[in-house]
Amino acid sequence: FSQEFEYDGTMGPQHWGELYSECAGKHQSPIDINVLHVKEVTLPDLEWSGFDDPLDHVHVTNNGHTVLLEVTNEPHPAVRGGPLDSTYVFSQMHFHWGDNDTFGSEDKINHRSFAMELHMLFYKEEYGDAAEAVKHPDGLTVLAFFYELDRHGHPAYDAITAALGNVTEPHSSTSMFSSFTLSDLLPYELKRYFTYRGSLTTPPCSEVVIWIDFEQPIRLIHNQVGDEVYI
Ligand code: B30
Ligand code: ZN
Repeated sequence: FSQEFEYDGTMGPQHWGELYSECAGKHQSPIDINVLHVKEVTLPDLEWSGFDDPLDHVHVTNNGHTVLLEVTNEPHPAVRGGPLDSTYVFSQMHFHWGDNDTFGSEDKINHRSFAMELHMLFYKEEYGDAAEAVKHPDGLTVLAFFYELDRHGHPAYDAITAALGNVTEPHSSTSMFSSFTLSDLLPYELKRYFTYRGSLTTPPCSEVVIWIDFEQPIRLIHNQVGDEVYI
C-alpha cells in the first residue's frame, strides 16, 4: 500500500513541500512554544457544548497516519469563545505519539516533548463541513492536549486502550460502544492555554488552523500510551 507521506526518509517532513506546496508555507505547525515569548492576555471564556454527553458510538480507525476517533452524536459537540469568533463543530479526534515515552507530541513547550498529544479537530459551523472549512483561513480549530506519564491512569482511557488492540494494523477500524464523554478524556484545568495561527501538521499542511494548546497535561499510565499501534 503506498503512503502519501511518511515521518522519515525520502517521504519525511523535509520533503512534504515537494508534493504538497502548502507544506512549504510560513505558518506551519507544529511549533516549539517558548513560554518567555508568549504574551499573556485575557480572552473570553471558552464555551464547551456536548462535552458532557455520553458518546453513543465511537468509530476508531488506524488510517495509516494516526488513530482517529469519530463520533455519531447529534448534535455534534462544539466549542466557541476564547480566541474563536464563532462556533466550531467537532469533526474527529486523533493522537500523535512516539516510539517511546520520551517523545511523541507534535508541538513542544520550551523544547520539551510530551509522550503523546491529542488533537480534537473542529470546523467553523458556517462552512458546513471540514472539507469546505479547510479552504478558509479561519476554517478549523484544533484543541491540543499533551500527555504526561504517571503511575495513576485516567480510567476513561481504558476503553480506548482496549480498542487499540483491534486497530494495530494500518487501514483497520473498529467500533466502541462504551459510554464515556469527551470531558472524561480531558485534564481538570482548562482555563490556561496557548493559542496561535498555524496549519494542519501533515499534508496538505493547510494554514487554516486556530491552535489551542492546553497547558495542563493529561496523565496516563504507560500502557495507555499507544506505542504498539503501527502506522
Ligand atoms: S492535525 O490535527 O493538524 N494533526 C488532517 C486533519 C488534522 C490534522 C492533519 C491533517 C487532515 O484532514 N488531512 C487530510 C486527510 N487525509 C486523508 C486521511 O484520512 O488519511 C488526506 C491526506 O493524508 O492527505 Cu492520509
Ligand atoms: Zn493531529
